Formats: sequence, C-alpha cells, structure tokens
Amino acid sequence: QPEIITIGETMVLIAPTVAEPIETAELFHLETGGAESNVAVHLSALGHHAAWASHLGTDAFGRRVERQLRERGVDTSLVKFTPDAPTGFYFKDPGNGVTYYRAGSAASAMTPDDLAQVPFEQAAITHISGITPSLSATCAALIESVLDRAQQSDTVVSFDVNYRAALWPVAEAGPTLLALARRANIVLVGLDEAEVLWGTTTPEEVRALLENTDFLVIKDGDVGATEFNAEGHVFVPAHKVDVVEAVGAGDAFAAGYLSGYLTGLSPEQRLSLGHDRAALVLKSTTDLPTL
Ligand code: KDG
Repeated sequence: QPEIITIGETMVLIAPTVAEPIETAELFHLETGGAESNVAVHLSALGHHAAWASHLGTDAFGRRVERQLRERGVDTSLVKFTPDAPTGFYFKDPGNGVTYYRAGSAASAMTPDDLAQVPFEQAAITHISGITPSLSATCAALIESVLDRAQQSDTVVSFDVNYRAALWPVAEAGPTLLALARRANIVLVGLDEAEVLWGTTTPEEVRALLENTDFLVIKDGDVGATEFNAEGHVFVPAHKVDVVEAVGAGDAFAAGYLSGYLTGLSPEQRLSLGHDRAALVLKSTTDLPTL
C-alpha cells in the first residue's frame, strides 16, 4: 500500500540541455514534469512507496510520462489514460520562466468522481498542490473533494501552495489558496509567494494567517526555511549552491521534508533533508536530475 499518494497534472517537459534561452539553445531534453509527480519521484528515490494519481492522454506523450515515472519507482497504478484529450506539455526557458501548452489537457478534465478508486485511507500522507485548482472548475472541485475525503480518514494532507502566475490571477488565487491551505495539515509555501498572494512580508505574518496549521513550512529561497508547529518554530538555513535553474526545487524540498516527517525525524532534520533534495535540483536544468 502506498505510504503517500500525490495527485496533480504531469506534462512532457521540453528543456534546453544547458541553461540557455529557448531562442538560441540548440539541444533540448524531453522530460517529465509535474509538481506532484516530482514529489513522488523524490520520495521513491528516498525509499518510500509513493503513488501518483492523474489522467494522461492515450498518446505517445502520455505513455512516455507514465513509463518514465514508473521507471523511477513511482506507483502509477492509479493513473488513467483518457482518449478525449491530449497530454499537456510545457517548455522551460531558462531566465524567462516557463510556457505551458496544457489548456484542455487530459488531466484538466479530472473530476471528483475520479477519486473513487484512490485509497486515501491507506496512505499516511496525501500530497496536493495549488496548481490543480487553477486548471479547471472540475479540478478545483476535485481538490475540495480530496480534502473532504481526507478529513474522514487518518491521512495527513500536505498542501504545497505552488502559485503559478501564468495560470490564474492573484485576485482569484489569493483567497482560494488561503482557504485550501487552511484545510490542510502540512502547508509548504514560499515567503515571496505568500507576499504576492497575501501581502505578508515575514514568516510570522504568514503564520498569523495560517495559525492552526499543524506544520507550516515557510521557505525563504537561499536564506532557509522555517517550520511552525504547536511547540513553536525552527529555522534551518539553506545550503550554499551555485544555482543553474530553480524550477522543481520546491518539489524536491517538499519530498525531503515529507520523507523526514514519515520517518519521524525532528523538525530541524526534516527541514535539512528538504534543503538537501532541493540542492540537487538547483544544480541542474531539469526538474528531476538523476537522484
Ligand atoms: O514545480 C515544478 C513544476 O512547476 C513543474 O514541474 C510544472 O507542474 C508544473 C506546473 O504546473 O508548473
């Protein structure tokens, strides 16, 4: 049985092999990228049984994504291939962010009914992110439904706020993501992200908005991360890293942290494990370097 279940869209990722802009880069990788499946890959690499649930198109891209994740140890038995919509994809443009081609994708058509087969009750952690509610009305309903189902079982919900400005405006994302975060047990959020969404400038201000969250982790880039819990708070500085490309580092951090949570490490140790995993990704152009 999976110790952790993650749910969310995964796409084919096209990224320059070296950190050069798309306009001039010559060689590109075809990879797999999705915040929630990235978390599952890192957790598998750390020795956990992690399952990823989602929809993929019945196209070669979908089969490729499923195969790559399975080969990296992720349990893909909850994945559905749907014929009516394609697998999404996106480009990484080093220095200029990402460009998505995901509107109308297979995963954006997921609905709460797709959760019927997902065995939340058996997983210690269910991990979701703030990307999914932005994809479609049915995906937003799916996330509400995950929280409803989780509340009726012992699974702990981990929510990575993951605001993606290219997908929805702050005016909508700010209140929606705060309401969702308030229903989760573990919340991961960037300090800069919280500032954009909620106008907070310090970890304490974020804590004031999410005062009942059991484990609130606030990441301040290359400075470090703070966990607030019932006993108080702990700060652990980030590693010094020569950053090549940062996309995917948040997922790596989440996985390291959740692995530490699952194995009963102290707050300090689990934040450190988060930084260790993030450092691996920061040094690479891909979301998922060989782990
Ligand atoms: O965290 C990395 C993700 O941003 C990337 O893998 C793509 O899932 C993705 C998204 O929606 O941005």
